[in-house]
Amino acid sequence: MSTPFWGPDFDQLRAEDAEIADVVLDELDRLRGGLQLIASENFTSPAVLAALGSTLSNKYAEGYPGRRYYGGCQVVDRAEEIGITRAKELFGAEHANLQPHSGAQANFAVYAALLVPGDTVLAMSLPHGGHLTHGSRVNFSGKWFNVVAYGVREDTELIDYDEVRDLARQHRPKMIICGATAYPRLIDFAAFRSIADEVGAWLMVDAAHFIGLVAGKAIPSPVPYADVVSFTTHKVLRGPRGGMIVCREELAQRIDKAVFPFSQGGPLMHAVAAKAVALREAATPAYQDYARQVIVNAQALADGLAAEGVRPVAGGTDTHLALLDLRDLGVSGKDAETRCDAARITLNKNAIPYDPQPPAVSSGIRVGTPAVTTQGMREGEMKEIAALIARAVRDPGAATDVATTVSALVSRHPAYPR
Ligand code: DSN
Repeated sequence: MSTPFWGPDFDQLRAEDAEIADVVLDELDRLRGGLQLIASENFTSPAVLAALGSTLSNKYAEGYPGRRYYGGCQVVDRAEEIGITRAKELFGAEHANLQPHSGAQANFAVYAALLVPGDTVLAMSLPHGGHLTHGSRVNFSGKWFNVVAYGVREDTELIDYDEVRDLARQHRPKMIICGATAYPRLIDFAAFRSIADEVGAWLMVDAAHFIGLVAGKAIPSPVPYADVVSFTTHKVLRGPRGGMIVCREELAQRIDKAVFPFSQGGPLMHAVAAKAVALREAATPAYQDYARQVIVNAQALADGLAAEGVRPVAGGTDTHLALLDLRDLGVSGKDAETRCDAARITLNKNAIPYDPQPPAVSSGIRVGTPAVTTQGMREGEMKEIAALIARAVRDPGAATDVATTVSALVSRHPAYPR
């Protein structure tokens, strides 16, 4: 076996390309120097990064293991086979495809596998927490498909399953999508299955946000209920940036063909290998502890913010994220995001259900705990963070003070310890 001659080597990068080396190191400093509360981000392990930075990036491998359009794929085949086996075991799925380059690509492939343009789809509206690929007019899904949207009730801010059933009966969709980017509560997959069965629709679960919690057995799995589950691998799951699809065996060929050759060319074999590494990590008891703590932390953060007078949408969270309504503070989501950024707290503005503001302004922020939990923070730190967010949002003049406290906090729990 040959000795690896290359690994992620900042000195080598700096010697050859100082400009990009500076970008890489500055980004590492930014990650380490502040609080990362974007609900869809996390810190991958050094092992995942090593697979990503490997020579597997060089290999063209169009096709699937054992059925490639290029020679020399016998080694990378092993990475994909291992990854597929791990995904099937971890999620109890009959089939897995690790090739989607992203969550949007995974979703595109599901549409391509199950529908033809013009078909009707029932999905959660983006302003109520859905996703661009669930029917936004500026996305392929809204342009090429007839998408009917369901939302949350104004009084409870929870999915209205009666509305979903009524809309399904009225519009007879060919596919129903559940899954969201800003819905803090659990989704009732059994209810969606029963609605889909009643109208003869496929059930697609876009589990991108919460699949890591499923992997860690911290919340119920959609796999037994869905025809297809799509997701990203870089959120709570803590893998490389990318997508994945699991489905029932009878849909395996349709899904595989929709990914390649219909919508993608050569897979990113370094990313496929890194997904396999992340799946192995996610199958450990340590990861299960992590997934549980992510939720406990999100609940502590939401409670802490509520105690600071910031209202958690839907009354709190069962997952890794909380959505906060800032209207009582008289600050927009946009201004809150800017003020927090100045205090080294990274989070995003977010529309809240029935938001009177346009999306670029919005009345809310979304916070998530995947990254800070990876750093080893727990409920006590969440209380501190809630107070820091509230102070930064209320008082732009406090940014420097808050940033100093943030620096002290993250230095006790370093990301990528030296
Ligand atoms: N952009 C992701 C998020 O932040 O939720 C979803 O794709």
